[in-house]
Amino acid sequence: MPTLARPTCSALFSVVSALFLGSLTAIAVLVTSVDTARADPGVIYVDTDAPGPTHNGLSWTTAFTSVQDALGAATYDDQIWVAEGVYFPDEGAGQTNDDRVSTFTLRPGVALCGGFAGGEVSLTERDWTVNVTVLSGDIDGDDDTDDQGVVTDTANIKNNNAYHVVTGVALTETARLDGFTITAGSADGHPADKLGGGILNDNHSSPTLTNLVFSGNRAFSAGGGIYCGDHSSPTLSNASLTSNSATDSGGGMYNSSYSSPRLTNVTFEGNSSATVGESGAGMVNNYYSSPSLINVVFKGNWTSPAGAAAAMSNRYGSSPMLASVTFSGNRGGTVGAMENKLSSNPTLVNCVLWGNEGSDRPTIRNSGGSSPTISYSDVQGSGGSDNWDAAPWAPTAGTTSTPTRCSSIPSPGAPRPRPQATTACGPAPRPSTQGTISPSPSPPTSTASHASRTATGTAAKWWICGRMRQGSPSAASRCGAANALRSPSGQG
Ligand SMILES: [Ca+2]
Ligand SMILES: [Ca+2]
Ligand SMILES: [Ca+2]
Repeated sequence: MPTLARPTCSALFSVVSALFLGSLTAIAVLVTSVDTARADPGVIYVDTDAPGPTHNGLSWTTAFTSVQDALGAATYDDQIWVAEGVYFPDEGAGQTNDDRVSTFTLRPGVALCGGFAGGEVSLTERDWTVNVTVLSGDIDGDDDTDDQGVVTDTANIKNNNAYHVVTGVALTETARLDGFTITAGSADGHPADKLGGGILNDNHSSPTLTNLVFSGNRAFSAGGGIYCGDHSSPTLSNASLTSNSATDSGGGMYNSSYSSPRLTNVTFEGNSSATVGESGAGMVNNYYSSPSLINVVFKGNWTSPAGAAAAMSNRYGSSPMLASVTFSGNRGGTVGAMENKLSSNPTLVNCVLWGNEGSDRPTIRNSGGSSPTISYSDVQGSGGSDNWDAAPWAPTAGTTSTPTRCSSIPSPGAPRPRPQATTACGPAPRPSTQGTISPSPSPPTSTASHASRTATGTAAKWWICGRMRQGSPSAASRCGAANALRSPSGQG
């Protein structure tokens, strides 16, 4: 592994000497020092086709050609800048070619940043969406990929791939991954190696994950794209999880055992789960894992006919908080959008659940004492309130709301047009009669009302609210004694 010289007092002295004395000798020393020194903290450069011939990571010209070399050289507070191209974890000093356990291990205090053309002098110059920088698990180089080296369907993974493209263990937010496409991970090994094909976060690991695409990763057990286990709660923002799969559960993301990531601006699309049980082709939250989701879209996620919930499955006391989240076009074996089991009580605000499919419940299924709280939302099949075009989330004067991707939020005092669902959000919502209880064509025996619901198995009681006033602090406050308390059949 190349050894990087640290900037030294002599280098600094040489600068001063060169300026002050105009000494040719001092200038010569300075040039030598710049060639071998790196600022601390500093930038380490990686470019798969850097011209070299020296590859010491000190400049774009002399960049390392593997990400592993840069990770090996980095110390706390360093940034690694990676130029566009495809990088494999089995390449670099100390790696064994085609070794399936090879993985890009995130490090404390180190920012691994992709998306550079090569030549930039500041982080803000890069465009990660243009300069696609791929971390690929296709270590034996035989997968079918697109022209940028990205697997877009896990059926195109062939032979021996890395179990986990990226791994994080016992990390805080100081470990950062930013600006990459993560693809072709295949967690089909044993115990831990069947979890987290794209990234495995384990043992209290909560890195900062930003500007990322997870495409075409798979896991035999859980978490095709992302797995978070044992108190691992990363921050994930500006990301998409597309066409990842799990043979069991959590094709896109699986959070387990007190793992509660924070997601902002994330899309789950076309992820799948194959078998029975939890499914949760988009996301599974299991065993007291309660992530927060803001501006998140679940669309086109699917399970096999034997599977259960397509988009989200919450289990064992897992109660995520969802704000401005859309579920549309998801297709599950039995449940389309969301399943809540075993005392899982998610909170949904300003959400749209529309146009999903499931043989038992297309929208929401609750069991085992699970009771979602839903307000300012549009829930297909709820058959009830007219609050879908009421004020958005937290419409208190002087505050701002986070807009949903699927409906516009009017300015305070402005006329409030009924939002039209976009193509991405499925069919336009069905208007209901203002101020009255609208019976559903077929009573939604298990889906939640717009307003709130307390579910106790088949004997569920649910409140149907009339139009919610703009500025209502919560659905619960609107659903007072004046409103009807009805059973699912409307006979209550
Ligand atoms: Ca290049
Ligand atoms: Ca290889
Ligand atoms: Ca392969």
